Amino acid sequence: MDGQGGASGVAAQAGAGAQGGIAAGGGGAQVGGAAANAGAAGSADAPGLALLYADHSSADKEAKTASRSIRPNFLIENQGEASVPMAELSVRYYYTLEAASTQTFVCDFVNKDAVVDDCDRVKAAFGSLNGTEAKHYVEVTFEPANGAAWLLPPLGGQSGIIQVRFYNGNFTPQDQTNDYSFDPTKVDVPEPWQHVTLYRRGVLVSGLEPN
Ligand SMILES: [Ca+2]
Repeated sequence: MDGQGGASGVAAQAGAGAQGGIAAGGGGAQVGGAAANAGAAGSADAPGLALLYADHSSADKEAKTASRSIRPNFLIENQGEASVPMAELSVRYYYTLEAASTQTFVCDFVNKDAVVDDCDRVKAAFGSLNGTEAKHYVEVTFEPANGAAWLLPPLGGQSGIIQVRFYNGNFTPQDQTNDYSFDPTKVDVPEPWQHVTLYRRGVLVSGLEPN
């Protein structure tokens, strides 16, 4: 199938006992920088960047309270007047595990004609929070191959659909209804949603972090 990337997985322990920070099996260096600055929200140095989200649970016939995979679709749009390298951006999806578990991330699909055209270069790491609205998050980052720019064009340029999923190591069911970023009313086609966040060089530029 065109655009079908391989599994670019990281498996990480997202235990309930972890204190903040990121526990990850891969891509940790880049993501760590984003986490360190993520609290300094506000002065967006790239006004016009927007993160769109959809729930892709339609790929599985299973109850939202017993989901083996969490399946967000993302799309990033650049309404600014300058191109933006995807490598400077990161996306967070927030949720709460029902029990500590090893987790695995997979990029399932990107469009090979889009800016983000290689699932193997879509990376992620898992982290945990001490908040009341979410205890865990997955942070997605973009590492284009040498020679590939992955530049978001100005004035409405889009990344293309980024279809990912993550699951517990043993596929234990997850209740998505208590997950901060989950919105089953946004089906498959990405649209604006404040409960997912976008960062540029670690600074929040779109969305609202959970409390
Ligand atoms: Ca949950």
